[in-house]
Amino acid sequence: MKIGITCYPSVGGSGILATALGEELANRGHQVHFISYERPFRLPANVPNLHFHPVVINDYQLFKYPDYTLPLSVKLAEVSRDYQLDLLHMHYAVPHATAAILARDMLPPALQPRVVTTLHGTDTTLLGHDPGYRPAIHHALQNSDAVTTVSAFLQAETRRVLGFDGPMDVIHNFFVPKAPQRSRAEVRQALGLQNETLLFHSSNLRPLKRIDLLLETVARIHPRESFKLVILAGSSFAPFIARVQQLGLADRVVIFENVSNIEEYLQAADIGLFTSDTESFCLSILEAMFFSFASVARNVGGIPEVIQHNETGLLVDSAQPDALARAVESLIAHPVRRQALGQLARKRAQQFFSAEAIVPQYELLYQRVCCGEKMPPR
Ligand code: GMT
Repeated sequence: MKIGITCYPSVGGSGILATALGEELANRGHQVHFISYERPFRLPANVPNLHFHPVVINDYQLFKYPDYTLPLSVKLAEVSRDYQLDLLHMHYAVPHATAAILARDMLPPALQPRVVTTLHGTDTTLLGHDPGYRPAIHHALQNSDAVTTVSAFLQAETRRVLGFDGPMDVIHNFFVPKAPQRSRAEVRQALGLQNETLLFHSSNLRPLKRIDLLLETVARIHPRESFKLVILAGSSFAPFIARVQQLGLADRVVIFENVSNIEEYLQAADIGLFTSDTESFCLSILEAMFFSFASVARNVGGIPEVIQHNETGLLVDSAQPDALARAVESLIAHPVRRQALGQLARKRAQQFFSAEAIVPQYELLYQRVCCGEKMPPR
């Protein structure tokens, strides 16, 4: 098939997932066209069947705010027409799905691609509450040929928050680990580790990730010398440095910003720690599972669809730093149990959240929408 994909190209779970999906589809012989304002940061160059089309944004003086939606829709229409795309797969509703609907409407019927929209999280859980966005998101979903969500939690939230009652498929996220360049021992040595347990956190540091709670939690872990925390930050960590120092964590926390070789740190880590107030899925937990280590996370959103408490990780009901710290301490103190959880986590990841398990679900969906069948009501 000929597939157009639009996603946020910067560091972020939805862009990472969309990029991995495009790569997997190209490997399976589909022709894939990424259309965005920037090349997605994990998109490999020189791969057969994989193309990138930049959207040029003009900053006309007349406009107080530069517009992306219209140039994106024009580029989507152009690429659809020039390459005779079968479908456009939009990741994150705003403004991508809206732009795709407009692009489709600009084309004559014979050239109109199908539109598939995948909701990732805050397009429902945050923007869905905003009266300035809600009707546009609802309209985009209503006019998509198929809508998917990355968890059952997000599907239910989309019904509740947006009042969308059309068909929606749940297709969970997947991850394809790349081979690290350095060994676990080399990375641990470079991090200055002796016998400490290495805690791992990666996120874009947005307020809902609760970096304040992450730092409070690790500040309460005893004994202090038992761990180090590596944070892979998808944006500047500068706003949190003062807090790291106030909490006396300067020698316990190692920060890397905008890392592309995440696998090196994943293979060096022992326990994941995630403190978000909500997550529709939490791709970072899945990445940890593929590297055989268990995570401690809050029991929120779609996280229980990824981790099963006491089997493949630990879910904590409370948002209290002490409760989270006790859970982490229990894993630091019991390496055998920790490793057993990690092994089960990897098994679960491979079984349910691998490319082999997930990509065919998208391919089936594409076939369904391109054959013109209406989706059965669920
Ligand atoms: O919706 C967002 O907050 C952005 C998005 C992203 O681009 O990182 O994150 C969401 O999509 C990821 C990929 O599907 C999920 O793993 C994240 O859980 C989800 N974030 C939230 O729900 C807060």
